[in-house]
Amino acid sequence: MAQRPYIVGNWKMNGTRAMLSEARAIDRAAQRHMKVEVAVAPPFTLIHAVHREAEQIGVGAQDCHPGEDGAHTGDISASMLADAGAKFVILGHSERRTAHGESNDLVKSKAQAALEAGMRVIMCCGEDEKTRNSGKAEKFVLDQLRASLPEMDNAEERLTVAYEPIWAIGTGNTATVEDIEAMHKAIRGLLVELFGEEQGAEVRILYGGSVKPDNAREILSAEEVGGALVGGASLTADSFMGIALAAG
Ligand code: G2H
Repeated sequence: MAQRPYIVGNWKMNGTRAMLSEARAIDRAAQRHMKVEVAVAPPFTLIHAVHREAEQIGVGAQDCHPGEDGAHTGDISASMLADAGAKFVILGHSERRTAHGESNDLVKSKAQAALEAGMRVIMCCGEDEKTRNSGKAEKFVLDQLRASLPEMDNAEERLTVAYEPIWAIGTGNTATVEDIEAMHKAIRGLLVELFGEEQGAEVRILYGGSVKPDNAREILSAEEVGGALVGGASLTADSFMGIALAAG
């Protein structure tokens, strides 16, 4: 059975307690649009507070440490996030792969830790502009995903993939619908190979990269697009729910 469209706000390093009013507004609106699954990933400092406010929306994190506990100054484990109310964690985002030098191996071990802590994983992938222009984007993305995804049961419930071409993130550029469909179909093929016909076909593949209320309908109606990972446009309830409304 096809899953509901999934619209996830990645607040990145934005938000103080003043943002809780936006979270409440998102939650109220989500209660009126149950055809769409809505979630937000606030910074660590707001996860528990948003979790307490949220009746309908899912709350997640933007990173986790691969270890369980111990001497890791400044880090947060998956089980701590689950304890704070996080139900999922975004991993492998290009901003972490680039700014924090996260390798596929590290991303994979973080994903393992998140799954063990009972959380779902949103696994990001995407190529840079040079790779896109060289014609090797598809191979790059599939190799990256293959190396970043751990083995798991019930992948359709525990895994979401987000395709985010780096050249489209926060730039206002979006990939064409044809490019998105081609990449999402290639990712679908890999998911079926890794998790089998039934589960691989049900894992949602989100698109991310400058998704806004005015381009959301076109992107979300593309084949194999199961939702969106939204950065800048998720920071106000109006624009974020404008995207969610376009989804269903
Ligand atoms: C891509 C996306 C959300 P934005 O990073 O992960 O951000 O919508 O601002 O391009």
